[in-house]
Amino acid sequence: MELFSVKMRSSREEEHISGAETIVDRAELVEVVGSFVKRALNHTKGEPDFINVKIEKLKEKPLELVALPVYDLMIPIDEETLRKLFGLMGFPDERGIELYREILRGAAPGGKVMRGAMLVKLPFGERVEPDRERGVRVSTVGIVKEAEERLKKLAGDRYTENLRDALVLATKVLNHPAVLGELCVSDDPDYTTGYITVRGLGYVRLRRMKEKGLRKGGRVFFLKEDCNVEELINYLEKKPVIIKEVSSYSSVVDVRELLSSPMR
Ligand code: WAQ
Ligand code: MG
Repeated sequence: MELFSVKMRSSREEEHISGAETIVDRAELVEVVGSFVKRALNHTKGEPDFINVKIEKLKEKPLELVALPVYDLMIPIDEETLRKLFGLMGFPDERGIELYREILRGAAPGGKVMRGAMLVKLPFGERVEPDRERGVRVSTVGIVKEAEERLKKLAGDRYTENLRDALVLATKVLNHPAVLGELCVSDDPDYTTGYITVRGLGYVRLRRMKEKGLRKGGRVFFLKEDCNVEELINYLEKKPVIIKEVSSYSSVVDVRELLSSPMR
């Protein structure tokens, strides 16, 4: 197999609109590029005047991972629920809520949206990413077709492309042993579903994380105290990872079901 990394980003008047990436076999290359261009042209944030597509042959065999189990928490999220989830992660809940609010305000200087993720480290959760405007960008990830089809089937009418992309990214992130979990709020104005991942549990979809119409969002990666940040960033940016399988999709109506999950 000849594998290629495909990356797309689009913008208008220098302002970022959307991005997407995957890893595909040579045979799928043309189809995927077409679908990325289509995606760029149909984004809710508006019509781009610039679309960049980059195709690169992989020099290294990708790490093959099974996607995190997905839990769909069917209740509108509130701070109390979030606090409990930070508790599960082993991260101070007070600081966790503060970071969630920072995402909603825009965590880059001047209240702008960061392009990548914040990194915060135990014991206090201070920010340690080298650049507060760019943050850290996870890259070189993909999912095989069969796994994508399986996810579509499992999630049914709750499947979205955002879910697929986020699950792929989050699986790569949490696979690193120094990561405790992640919090994500989309910056798409109409996409109010976010998620939290927790080591030993999985990927929890969180409904109504922000007001509809808000053009803010962001990500936080929560790190153990002994994390080597430079090594982590190198893994997140460069290591090719491909999702070969999805595990499960369960609906949850009460956060207590998660607190007593058999995975824990
Ligand atoms: N690496 C790190 N951070 C990123 C990346 C990346 N590759 N891409 C985006 N971010 C950061 C950046 O701050 C964005 O503002 C923020 O994350 C949100 O990105 O189960 O659509 O692409 O349905 O808007 C979650 C799906 C969708 C939940 C998340 O994120 C579900 C989404 P967006
Ligand atoms: Mg977005």
